[in-house]
Amino acid sequence: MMNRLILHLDMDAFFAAVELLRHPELRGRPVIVGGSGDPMQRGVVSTASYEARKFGIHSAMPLRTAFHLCPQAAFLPVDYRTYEKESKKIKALLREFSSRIENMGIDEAFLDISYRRQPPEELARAIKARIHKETGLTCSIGIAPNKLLAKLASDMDKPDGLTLLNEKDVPSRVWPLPVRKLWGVGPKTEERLRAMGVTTIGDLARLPLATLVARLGRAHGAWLHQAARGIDNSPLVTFREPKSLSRETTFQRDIKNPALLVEVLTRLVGEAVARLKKQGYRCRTVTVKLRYADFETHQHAATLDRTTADPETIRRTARRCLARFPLEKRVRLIGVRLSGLTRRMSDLP
Ligand code: TTP
Ligand code: MG
Repeated sequence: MMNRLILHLDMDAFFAAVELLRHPELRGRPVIVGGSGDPMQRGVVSTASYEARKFGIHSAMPLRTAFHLCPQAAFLPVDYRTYEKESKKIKALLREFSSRIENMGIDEAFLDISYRRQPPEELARAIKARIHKETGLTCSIGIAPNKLLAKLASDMDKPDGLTLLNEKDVPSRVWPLPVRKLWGVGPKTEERLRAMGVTTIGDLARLPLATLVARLGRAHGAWLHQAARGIDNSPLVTFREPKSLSRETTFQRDIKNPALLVEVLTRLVGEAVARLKKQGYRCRTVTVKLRYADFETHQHAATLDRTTADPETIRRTARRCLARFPLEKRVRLIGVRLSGLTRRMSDLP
């Protein structure tokens, strides 16, 4: 495998940082985002500003506990919509720097920057500057030959960090870390490893493969054995947004019957809309294509005022397109294409 260069980016105290954009008066104070924002009610901390973390407050802690540790903190309710909007803005900015991008959670992403000529550190600074200029937010970046090490690296110098990590740095910089930091080590595995005398990643690296496989199963054991050495060949899981979605069919025999064309078109539209909805999209443009017996192909399109996933609207629009074809020749193929696709967070399947 060729040498890769993977960049991992993770926003700093994300929900709290976004809240500070609209509550600048709270800057410098401990800020805790969680539940309804009332620490007397049930709920947990989603995140805390770095000022609040000094009091021992962290994600998933009950709000009441956080209140006891730091009663003077500002408690704010969770407002996902706003964070998602900010998240989308950031992801769009990242796409300017690499089209090979894997979206992780709401505030993190991997970028494959192997093919960029620019020195990685310079590129990382450019990304940080661009995000800060457009959103006012800071992030931490890790750069390494694989996802595993890049993710570890982005966490090493938070907030506003930039860390380059190489395979040769693994013994000195990765082995001292608690094993929990390793991808694939959740609370359960951590507990099992602790029972085996493992607390750091270095401890893990000293265990023979056979021992890990015997205790944790073949796949997980093998992963941990490699991960402890900083080895990870997993590719980025990129997802390219489709530009359009289409269905078409060729008739067994060329036809000229308009009622049959409408019937088949209706079925194709039904299938296309089902896929559209399944993937959480809406469309704006409907195109109908006919190929005649002599292979001449024509299409007619209609663009709606706004995007929709409503089957009836799309069906009606498709029929309107079909009505625009002069049907004096036999038809061998009919198809429909939905384009101008958009996806809202609230439409996600
Ligand atoms: P993280 O990136 O884990 O945390 P963070 O961005 O707040 O802080 P850091 O600087 O350490 O990266 O998670 C991103 C957001 O996800 C976080 O702002 C709030 C939300 N979140 C929860 O709602 N519950 C949780 O338990 C965690 C860990 C995060
Ligand atoms: Mg974060």
